[in-house]
Amino acid sequence: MIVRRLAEARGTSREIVTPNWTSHRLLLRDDGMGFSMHDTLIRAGTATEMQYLNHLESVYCVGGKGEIEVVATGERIAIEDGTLYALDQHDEHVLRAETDMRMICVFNPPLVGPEVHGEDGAYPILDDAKSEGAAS
Ligand code: 9YT
Repeated sequence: MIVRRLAEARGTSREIVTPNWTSHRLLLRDDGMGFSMHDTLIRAGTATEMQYLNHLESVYCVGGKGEIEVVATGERIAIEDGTLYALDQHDEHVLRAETDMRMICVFNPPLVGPEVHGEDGAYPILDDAKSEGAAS
């Protein structure tokens, strides 16, 4: 059994900090679960454009308020504590945080560790040789 605690991830390589969000990567590919799982803080007032071309992501909001805009349709969906969304179509989207939002994020295939969004809004598929230096 694997046991992880958020406090133990802080300040380590499992903590990825960007201007819009901080992601604590509690489970990663090397853990062998077939998915990665993150505890992610989205900062209040930010808007983040994303499209996970190489991954499926599901996100469960456990704190805060915001909205997700589906780029293809213009639909805007309110996100609050208790809302889950699953990007089953690799949906291009914009996530806007009205307050700080705490999100539990699951990725398939699992992230390796250091991934951040490329210019296309996606995370790269990292192989072992590249896992030291992700796109920025
Ligand atoms: C909700 C979302 O996609 N935020 C960006 C960060 C990402 N989920 C991560 O790597 O934890």
